[in-house]
Formats: sequence, C-alpha cells, structure tokens
Amino acid sequence: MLKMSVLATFLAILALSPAFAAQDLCNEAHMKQMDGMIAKMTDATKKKEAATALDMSKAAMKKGDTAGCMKHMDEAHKVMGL
Ligand SMILES: [Cu+2]
Repeated sequence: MLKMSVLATFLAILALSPAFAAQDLCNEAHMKQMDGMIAKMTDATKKKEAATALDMSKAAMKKGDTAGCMKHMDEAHKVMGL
C-alpha cells in the first residue's frame, strides 16, 4: 500500500510540475535537465539509447519541429523509465 501511495504522489508531482508539462519540454532548460539525468544513468546501453533519442529530440527542436521533438523526448523518457 505504501508503494502505491508513493507512486500516486510521484504521478501527482509529475502532473503538476510545469517542468514536465508536455508543451514545456522542448526547450533548452529541459534539455539541460535531461542531459544531467542521462549523465547519472548507470546502465551503459540504456544511457546510450536515451542520449541518442535526446539528440534527435534536440535536432527536431532546432528545426522548430515540436511534434518530432516530443516524439523523441518521449522515447528518451521511456528508456529512462519516466
Ligand atoms: Cu525530457
């Protein structure tokens, strides 16, 4: 039961946190945040996978392709277990 309430709290924080609102994820600040989170990953394979997805997300962001940016960002998040 404790595990469930921790998860529920975590999800509530994600939902409420402006940093994790979908429309706010494709920006330099969040990219920096992602870089930091990926740098802390311990699984080398997943780390590389997440970094690759994030690179594609950054490339899409530079082109002004928010949908593409979100798509690759989502991939990176999934690899990171978010
Ligand atoms: Cu992200």
